[in-house]
Formats: sequence, structure tokens, C-alpha cells
Amino acid sequence: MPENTPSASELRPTHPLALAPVAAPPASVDGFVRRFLQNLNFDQGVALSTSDDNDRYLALAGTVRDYLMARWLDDQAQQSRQQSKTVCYLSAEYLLGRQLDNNLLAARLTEIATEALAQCGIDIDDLRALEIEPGLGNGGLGRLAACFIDSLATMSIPTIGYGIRYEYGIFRQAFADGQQVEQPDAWLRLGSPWDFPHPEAAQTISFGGRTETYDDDGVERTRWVPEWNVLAVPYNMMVPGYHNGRVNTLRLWRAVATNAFDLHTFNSGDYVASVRAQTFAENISKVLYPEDSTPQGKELRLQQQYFFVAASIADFVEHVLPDGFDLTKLPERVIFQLNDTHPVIGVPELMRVLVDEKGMEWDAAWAITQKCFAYTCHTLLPEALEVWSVDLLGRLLPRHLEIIYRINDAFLLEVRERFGDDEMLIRDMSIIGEHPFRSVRMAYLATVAGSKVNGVAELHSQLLRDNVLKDFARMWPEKFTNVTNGVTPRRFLRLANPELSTLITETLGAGWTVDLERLRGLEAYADDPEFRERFAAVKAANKRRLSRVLAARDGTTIDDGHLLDVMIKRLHEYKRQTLKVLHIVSAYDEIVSGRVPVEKVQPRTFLFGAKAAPGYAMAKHIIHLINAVGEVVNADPRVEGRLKVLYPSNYNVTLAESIIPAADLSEQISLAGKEASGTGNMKLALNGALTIGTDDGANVEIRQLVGDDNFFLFGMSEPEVEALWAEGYRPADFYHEDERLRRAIDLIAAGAFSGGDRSVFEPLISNLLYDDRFMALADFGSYLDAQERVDAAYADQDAWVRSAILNVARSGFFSSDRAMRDYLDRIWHATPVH
Ligand code: 26W
Repeated sequence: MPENTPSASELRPTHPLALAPVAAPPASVDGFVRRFLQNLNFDQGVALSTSDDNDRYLALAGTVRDYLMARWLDDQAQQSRQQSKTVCYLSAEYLLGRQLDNNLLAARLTEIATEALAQCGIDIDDLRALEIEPGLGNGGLGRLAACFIDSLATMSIPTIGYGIRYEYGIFRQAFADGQQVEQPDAWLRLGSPWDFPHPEAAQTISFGGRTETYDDDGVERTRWVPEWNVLAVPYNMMVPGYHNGRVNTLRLWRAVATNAFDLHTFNSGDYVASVRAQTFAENISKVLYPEDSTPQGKELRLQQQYFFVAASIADFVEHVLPDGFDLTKLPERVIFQLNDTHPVIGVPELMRVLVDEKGMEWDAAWAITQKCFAYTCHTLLPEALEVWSVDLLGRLLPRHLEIIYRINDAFLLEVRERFGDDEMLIRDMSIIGEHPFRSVRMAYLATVAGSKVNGVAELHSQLLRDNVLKDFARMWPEKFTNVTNGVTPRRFLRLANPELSTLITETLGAGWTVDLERLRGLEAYADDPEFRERFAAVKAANKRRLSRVLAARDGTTIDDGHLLDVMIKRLHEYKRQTLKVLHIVSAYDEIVSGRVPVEKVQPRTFLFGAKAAPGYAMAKHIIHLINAVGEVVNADPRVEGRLKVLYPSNYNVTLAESIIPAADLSEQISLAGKEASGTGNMKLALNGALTIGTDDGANVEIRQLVGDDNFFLFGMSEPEVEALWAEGYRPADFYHEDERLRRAIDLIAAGAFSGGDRSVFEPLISNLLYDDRFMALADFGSYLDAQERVDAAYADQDAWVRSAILNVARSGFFSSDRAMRDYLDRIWHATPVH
């Protein structure tokens, strides 16, 4: 460098504009138009007259971004200056839904933008419809993470959401002959206006290799000599709070090959091999695993988990904390919340950073680590608890495996001190399982390391303490707590249901959006005929709106006067979509066999939304059956106008936002003791659907709050389920004893929905009759009785609407704002920074 050229750090800005903080464009229609046109011209490179809708959508998104930018930059700068604690939410999934509407709402720009675009001759709804939602999650767990970061921003809590920027999110579902086919979700295809790459803040993440010990001034230390590495490039997304001017960050990592990767590892001079090597590295963030609940033990998935967690920890320690930060004070500045076991490899990673890299003593590092993590469990299914084979983990992360062994040794010593040399107990509690293969039990590691362990509904937390983690709960009762899930009222009421929102605001004022308990005020109107009428009119309008959405995408409709009965959730045996189908088949059979006069039947539209994991054969049979039943029922003139089955493909957040406000009946029919919480149940109740449900997950709390009169309870309780197992469950007994059940099953088995082919649904039928792990047959009778109560209740529209209003009024507890307050009080101990 020539002598007189100043280095970058010596250049100091002198221009006044360079010294001023970033300013948002003026919050006026003119200001918006100007900025929009600028973005169209300078970012998209088109004139208004030559732009297509996608250009316009991108320019609109860019404009909304510009308005939020000043606050975002400010909040990011503040993050390292402030002394307060940051919540680092570690989640492999964020099921965000569309961004445009939410960000317009948060920034109070909805009206301005609508008018500004109208003045440019553009209908904003046309652009809204173009946005492809980032489907970076499977279901409840991913959507919960999205609700939580929305609430944390709205409550001004310093938060960074950390995750993975999958190039392909959850697959697109299509149906061919009633069967699911999966298509790749290329959500980035048309550009991604909501995220900002920061290659300068990339982290190098290592894998493989070996460990070695060395002498460090008389102290023996260990270091990891990895074999290959990959760059983690952060992409930042804005997480605006609602009307509070705060913008938090969601930082999603993308895997990019390093040069070192092909030079060192595939050191060959073979160009083709080195490009192939790049592809190998970049595969890490290529695709979201579409499995929910059954972990596959796939190496790439462990790579994903370590990749994003290691990058996040390094990012926080190196970039967010100020230089020279005293790491013994780490617990005062951060809590890493583990969203299920997927990020648990972060525990040995933080130990490695503190001990191997920062030279800390083991015990000191462990004390810090235990304060910095907390663990949320989202399941009760034993097969859903992640384990990694020692083989695989040791090959991919040899140093981490050593650390896990050492954590386990110390832990088992503690167990012996507490409970004596009970070898059975030691084997049961060990972080290392021996059968069917040597493996690391990630839930146990999380429980040992975490400052707190929580379930996601009262019943779930109780069952964790009593069953899944009972020995740990005995050892550390104070570690265990509950935080019942919640959902964001901004997206799932204010945005999804604008007409009900207007009615509520006119009745109670606007405060409910951030203080959902205020909905209680609606109780006083449940008996007010005028309010009821308006409420009913909103529901009817929402049904018509949904009908238009379905007509446009599938050519199907919902008829006026139909009870809309919805079951929207991942397809899983424990959730019992089969029970729902048996009900439909039975209702159909009752009419066509003349046992019930058709004119006595309450018209109903059954609506399903569900994706099955691509490798889950039984779930795919169930999808096929739903579609097959729908095809027959919808074509049969004998039930026309009475029964209809709709199964729009590719259920996602966007479709949920149309379905939920229209629903009358919410199906929450899992076998008691299997659904950790559920969150769709909350969204539906909040939008005035009545629940038909078992005493499972958060249904228990919904029923307690809305009252037995406004909830259709059926089925065995969890203790009754246990008792039936203990006594020996024989599903065929129920088949023989219940005529309605027998007729429904026989109809399917006889090929009534498969063109006479008895083989098509044979696997499903024999599974029900001879296995039925989730006891659909045992609960069938009780379910049908409850459905009869539903029909009777719906016939009295006045009473039904009253119940629906009470459901809304009493659902305030299920705001994710409340859930965040509970996490803050019971687990995080962080405070707002305004
Ligand atoms: C492939 C491994 C795997 C295992 C479990 C992937 C994803 C999971 C998740 C834990 C599945 C999930 O979404 N669980 C749901 O979490 C919601 C939020 O707490 C709860 O409301 C649901 O009851 C629970 O099923």
C-alpha cells in the first residue's frame, strides 16, 4: 500500500449526512409513493409502466423494509452497548408465514401503503398474494418459535432468534389420485426481500478429524484438529414489534463452502472434485428435514444442528458481546433457549469454547454453561426423543463426544452420591444409552445441562415429571416447570380476522392486541342480541371469504348454512385423523343406508389440512383414505347439500390464516397423553370455533377456561388410557361391540371408497383392528356421541354463537405474550429494554 494512502480505519467521515443517524422515509402517502418508485427504479431496475407484479412486490417489500430500517440499526447497535440480558432462541425451525402484511401492521403502514399503491394504479392485494411464505418449519414447534419472537419484539425484550436459512423449506404438497406427492419448495426463486446477507460476519464451522492433548505451560489441554470446515453466513431478518418501534433480529445461517475446504480437504488440483466438495459443504443448509416427531439419525441432520448452533454461539460471543467481555459473567448477558433437543449439541460446544478456546477450568465452565441454557421439551412420544449414535457423533464431532462423556461421568457420580449404587438407575439415567446401540440421549443431556426444563402445557409438564424424565425430576424437582404455549394475536386474530378485530376494537377499544386478557370484556356481550348478530355475520363473511379462496385455488366451495368442521395439523397417527374419517364414513353410512333421514342431518363441511412426512407410510395411507372418502361423498347425490369433504393440498400458514377465522368446530382429538400442547387449538378457540376434543395437551386448559358448556369433551382421560393398556387393549373388541363402528370399518374394508378394491386400505384397516396404537376404536363411541351433541348445539344458533363469543372472550390466556412473560419470570429473568 502506498505510504500516503490512509487505511480504511483512518478514514473518518466528515460529510454531515454520514454522521447523521439513518432516517425513515416520511410516514405519509407521498413519502411512501416516492420511496416505492425509487425502489422500483433503482433496486428492481424497471419503470412503473414496464414493471410486472413481482417487481412491484419486491419494491413494496423494500419500501416497508426502509421504514423499519432506522429502528433496526438502532436496536442492533444497542444490543452490544446494553448491559441487559439477551434471549437467544435456538431453533432449527421458524415457520414464519408471509412477512409483508405483518410488517406493514407492525409499522402502522397498512393504510398508507394501500393508498400509496392505489395512487400508483396498483391493488395491494394483488401483490400480497405473490409472497411465497418462508416455510422453514414442519408444524407446531416451528410456528411456536415464530410466535415467540413476535411477542418478544412486541414486549421490547432484547432477543436474537437463531436458526437455519434452508434453501428449500417444507415441501409443497400436491395430490395425485388422492395420494400425496412432494415437490421442492423453492421459496427463494423470486428473490428474498426480507433478509440481508452478511458475509463479513461469517463464521467458520468445523467438522470431523481428531483431538489431541498438548502442554500449555504445565497444564494439559485438549484441542480439536478438525478435518473439514464450512462457512456459516448469517442472513438477518427483521422482527418488528407491534406498534412499539422495536425491531429485533432473526439470524438464519446459510452454509457456504470455504476455500480452505477444497484446498485442504480435497487437496488434489482436481477442479471437478473441488466443485463437488463445495456442493457437499453447501448441502448443510439445503433442505429442511420434513420429519416431525420421528428423528431419522441422519448425519446431515446432525451437521445442520451443529452448524447453526456453533455459528450462533460464536456469533454471540464474538460479535454481540463487547470486545474483552469477561466470560465468567456470561449468564448475566445471555440465555440460550433450546427449542426441543435439536440445538442441544450447543451444550458441549459452549464447553469446548470456554475450556479449549478460552482456557477456562472445567468446573468454572460447567457452572457457566448450566446457567446459560434452558430446555423446552415438545413431545411425549418416546420415539420422538432424539438420540445420536456414539459412532456418528464421534466421527463428526470427536471433541464434543469427549466432552459429553465427561459431563456424563460427573453427572453419574452425582447420581451415585444422591441415590447410592443403584446400577439400574444409573443405566436408566445415563446420558449414554446402550440399547439398541450406544447413543447419546439428547433430552437427558439437555436436562442435565439446563437451568430449567419445561413442558408446553400443564398436563404435558406433569407427564414429563411423572414419566419421561421422572428420575431427573426426583433429583432436581426445582428444575422442572411448565410454560403453556401461546400464539400471537397479531397474526392470528388482528391480521387473519380483520372483521372480528374491528368488531372487538369497536366494542372494547384497541388495547387487546397487546393485552389479550382484555377480551374478557366480551363476556358482557355474549347475551347481547345485537352483538351476537354482528359476531355471527363476521363468521359467515369469513366462511364466504374462505370459500372464495378455495374456489380460486381448487374450484371447491363451502355452502351457506354448513357447519364448518376443521382438522388442520400435521398428519400423524397420534393426532387421529383416522377417527375423524371414521366419523365421516359413519355419518355418510347413516344417510345412505336410510338409518337417518337426510333432512334431519345438520349440513357439514369437513375440512382437512395436513402434510405427512414423506417416509411415513401409514400417514400417507390416511391421506389417501381422506381423499377417497371425499371423492365418494362429494359425488353422491344422496348426501348432496348435507355432507362435504374438503382437503385442500399444501396446508401452510397462509392457508391457515384463511381457514381459522371461518371455522365453527375445532377438532383436537389426539389420544390423551400424546399431544404435548397443540397451538392450532388455541388459534381456533381465539377465533370463535368451539372445540371437540380429548383431555390432552392444552385442550385441558382451554376447557377449564372456556367452560364445559362451551367445549365438547370426549374420550378417555390419560389415566384411563394407561389403565386400558395395562388391562390389555384389543381393538377388535370395540369393532364387534359397536355397530356404527363396525359398519364404518366394513364399508372401507369392502372397497366402498376404492372402486371395490379391498386391498387399497387393507394395511390401514388391519392396523386399526389388530394394533391401533392410538386407540381410535376405543374412543370412537364417545366421539360419535360428542358429535351428536355438536349437531344439537349447532341447531340452536343463538346458543352456539353465545358459546363462540365466550370462547373468544376467554382465550386471552393463550397469547404468546403471556407465554413470554412466563418464560421471563420462571426461566430467563430478562427484562425489557426500551
Ligand atoms: C425429526 C425430529 C423432530 C422431532 C420432533 C422434529 C420435530 C419435532 C417437533 C418437536 C414436533 C413438533 O412440532 N411438536 C409440537 O410442538 C408444539 C409446540 O410446542 C406442540 O404444540 C405440539 O403438541 C407438538 O406436537
